[in-house]
Amino acid sequence: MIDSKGSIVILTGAGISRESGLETFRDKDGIWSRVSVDEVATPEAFERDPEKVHGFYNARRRGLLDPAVQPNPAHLALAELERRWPGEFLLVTQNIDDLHERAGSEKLIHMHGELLKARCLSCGEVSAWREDMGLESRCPACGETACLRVEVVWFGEMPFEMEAIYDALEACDLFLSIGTSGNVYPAAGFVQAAGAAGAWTVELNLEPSAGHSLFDEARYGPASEVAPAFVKGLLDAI
Ligand code: BV8
Repeated sequence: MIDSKGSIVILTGAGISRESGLETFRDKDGIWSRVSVDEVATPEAFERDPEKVHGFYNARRRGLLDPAVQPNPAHLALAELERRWPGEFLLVTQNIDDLHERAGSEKLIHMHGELLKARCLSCGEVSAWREDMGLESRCPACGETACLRVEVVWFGEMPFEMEAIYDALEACDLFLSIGTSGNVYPAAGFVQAAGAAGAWTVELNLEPSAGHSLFDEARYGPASEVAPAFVKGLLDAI
């Protein structure tokens, strides 16, 4: 399937963090079953009601900072693969949590941004941010208030580092998608870009995603089981 000089690109979604205790979006009890995207995850929503949007992300930030929320075996397996894989490696996550970093991943792109960062709309500075955010929050760089937003990509905004991601997809030999429903673009189209460039494409998920038929191979089950098993197979074959 891939020799040890090959390059690997991995895409993860909310499903990889589910067993760490974080909610997904489109499962039946997911985030979008309680609140609508248009109310909290678009630039227009922030313009219309910034405190509502701040409240939505403050609740998720507090949830992420709960000591009970820790990287699970799937996050740890990807960090081990990065450390031990002889070829090129890139992990692209749609997730805004920091569980991949906490598991040890370094070659990592947060294409939808990071919950624990704030961007100042006055001076442009991006700062680490771990407490609640509101109109009274002060930018650590310029001291202004009523100017901070969470550093995440809302619907209608361009995801981060897309050029680097497509460069990696077009050069990869193995594309692995883990824990994503394949509903959100452009991430949901990565499997096609990788496949068109000749990569072997694999989906690891709890159940078939919207794009399951686009993959060469699929294994279904909880990420904390299927991801470590798949990584073991790759590392045993080096
Ligand atoms: C953009 C960040 C353009 C903040 C998020 C075609 C092309 C391009 C764009 C579009 C297009 N069609 C439509 C669009 C617009 C839109 C879009 O895709 N809409 C969809 C809904 C149709 N896309 C955009 O707006 C994107 N921007 O295209 O910009 C542009 C061009 C020029 C100039 C400017 C702009 C921006 C998209 C990013 C939006 N931000 N979130 C936040 O997190 O609040 S998206 C949101 O969905 C999250 O980031 C999330 O990561 C992402 C994807 O969701 P998943 O991770 O897949 O989670 P989900 O719940 O859906 O699925 C979980 C899966 O896990 C399930 O399959 C489940 O079975 C599985 N699972 C559950 N438990 C487990 C498990 N698997 C394993 N183990 C388990 N235990």
